[in-house]
Amino acid sequence: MKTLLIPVLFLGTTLGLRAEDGHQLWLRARATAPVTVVLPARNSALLTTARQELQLGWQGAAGATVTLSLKNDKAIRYDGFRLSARGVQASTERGLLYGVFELLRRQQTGQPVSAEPSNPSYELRLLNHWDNPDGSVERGYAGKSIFWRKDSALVVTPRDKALWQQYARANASVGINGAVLNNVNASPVILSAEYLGRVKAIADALRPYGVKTYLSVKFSSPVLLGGLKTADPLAPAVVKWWQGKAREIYQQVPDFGGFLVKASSEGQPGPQDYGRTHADGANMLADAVRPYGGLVMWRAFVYSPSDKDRAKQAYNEFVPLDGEFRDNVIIQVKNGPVDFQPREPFSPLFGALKKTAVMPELQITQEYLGHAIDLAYLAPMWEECLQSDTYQAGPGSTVARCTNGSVYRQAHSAMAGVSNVGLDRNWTGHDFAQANWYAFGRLAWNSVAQSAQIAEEWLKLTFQNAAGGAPPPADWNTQFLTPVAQLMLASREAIVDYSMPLGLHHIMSATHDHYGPGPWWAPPRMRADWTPPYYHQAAANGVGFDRTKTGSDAVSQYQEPLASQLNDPATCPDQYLLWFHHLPWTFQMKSGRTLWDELALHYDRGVQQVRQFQRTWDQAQPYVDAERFAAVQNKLRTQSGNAVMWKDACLLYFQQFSHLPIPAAVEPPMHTLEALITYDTPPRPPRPARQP
Ligand code: GCW
Repeated sequence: MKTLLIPVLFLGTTLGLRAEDGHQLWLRARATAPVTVVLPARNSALLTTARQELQLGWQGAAGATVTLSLKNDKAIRYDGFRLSARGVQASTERGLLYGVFELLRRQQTGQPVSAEPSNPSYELRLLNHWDNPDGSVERGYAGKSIFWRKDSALVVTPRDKALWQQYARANASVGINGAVLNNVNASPVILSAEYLGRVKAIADALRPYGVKTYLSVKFSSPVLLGGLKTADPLAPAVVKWWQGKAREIYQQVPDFGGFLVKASSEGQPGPQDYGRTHADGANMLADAVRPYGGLVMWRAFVYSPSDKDRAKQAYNEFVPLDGEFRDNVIIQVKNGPVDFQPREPFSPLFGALKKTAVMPELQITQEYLGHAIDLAYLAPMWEECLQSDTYQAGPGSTVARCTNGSVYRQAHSAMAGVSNVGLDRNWTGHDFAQANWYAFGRLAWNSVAQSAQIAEEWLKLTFQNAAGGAPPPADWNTQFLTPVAQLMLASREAIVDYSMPLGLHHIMSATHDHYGPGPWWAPPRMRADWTPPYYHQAAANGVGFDRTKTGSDAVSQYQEPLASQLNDPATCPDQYLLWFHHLPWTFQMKSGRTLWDELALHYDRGVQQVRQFQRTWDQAQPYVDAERFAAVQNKLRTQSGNAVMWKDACLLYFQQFSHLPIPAAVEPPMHTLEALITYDTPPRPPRPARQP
């Protein structure tokens, strides 16, 4: 039985054929002991998966018997489970599968089995793929889409199916139970009959691993695909069109999860085009999927060109609608009020919507954190957001508790992560970016999990048995695990330091797709709120965006005592200082230094840190396979150079306004501002000479 099952998974395709290309993620093939699995007596693909996994990964006593039992238990909620010496107990089949993965993870990382129930913090733990039907991936840095491709788009090959299955398996191993298969900038064709055929094939591949399928939809689909004259959510013909579409989808995919919608945002159509509200739009779609148990995730990432503060817009549009949404609608809110910057305060919508389910949206793909070039372990950033206290229902109303049902009653709870997966052999472009996929799942399962523990777990699973299952050398923990975990934990703060410290944000270049510095970037006639000078406001009198009560007053969207704390530069944490304040270059910081000196020291510290990462990684060489060692080493080298560019660009650019010297303790710039600007804004190629 075992040998029959193996070829469909990782072993047959990778082991022995390719060395260490990272394709196996944290699910590495290992030598296993025989195990007998006792399943509930029912026919189920999920249970078959659970048995397969035990047989593929069992590291316990040879010949042991593991029993998977389905039982209702008040202490277990959603797809939670309980482990025991006998096996796994859960109230759903998914719960059994997650319990099996947990059991194996404990064996593989040397942790004891505990009998405490393990319950997910969020009911729904979803990846959002910004994948387009032509195979491209918006903000994707790991190759083309694993779901869609341009050529022979709709032919499903055995290779497609195997890959989708591997993808679903990786998700299941960390408790991710849903995937939105296409970009929120949605193409209407995704809802055409031919595309729905492929959606069905994908759903069939994901289902045995407990991963539900969802789609992003374009609000104007009734016009663009259905030929109607309007997409007005209150028009009967539109309502009917969506009802018909929902029926068609559920015929193909009976357990379809629902729709994700980006509406009235960045040029996408939406209910406001027809004088209707977000609630009108979301509720109409929610009613269409309700008969089948479907959900609508409606994004709050809305802003329109305006001279006012972009950071305030989502709150202003959504808070007045609190309580008007159906209970199968969840408002999906990015962690920060602007846009996935290296550091933002939490979005003030968390906790402020009290009668509406709200879900956090995190970005796993590194749009503003160095693409797949820079090493950025993002769990500390997500932990920072999830543990932020909103004070909306008294102290302790953290973002996590305001969204997972602990503070407010809500019919559904969910968390989404914008995926970093593509066709690259190692799935995520950077070998360490796999850790972010992993960490997202672990945090969605347990919103108080610690990033340090997740990093250690991931490192053990991913690197410990590098030599095909051989035990690691005795000093592996001290020489590899500890220093590399430290590197991971410091990596996000290093990026903040060398790119946007002290609350600076959105000062990247748009020329290079949001990679690299661009504090100057402001082409003529460009929307102001798409340009860095709008955000940093650098001038002779200082730097930073004034969001205080006397500025844009964004600060008042936060609950007290936070609003007052943020409003006063003396009490505003340094890390958010220039987010909320416009301050003179000579402003005295808590450290006693001037703002200018402090800024310069942060930029320099970021650069020095990346150099330290290079050293740490070089020393780890004896403990890593050659292929992954070299790949990471190369990327760190590029990152190191780019960190210097960030530091030089920002310090030299801001110096034009501060007119202050770069402190002696800071490494002097190695680039000129002119060279950096020229690199960022290449001159247009000369027009071809006219034929005489
Ligand atoms: O961060 C911005 C990205 C867009 C993205 C948008 C969004 C999918 O630059 O590429 O579009 O956010 O989240 O909708």
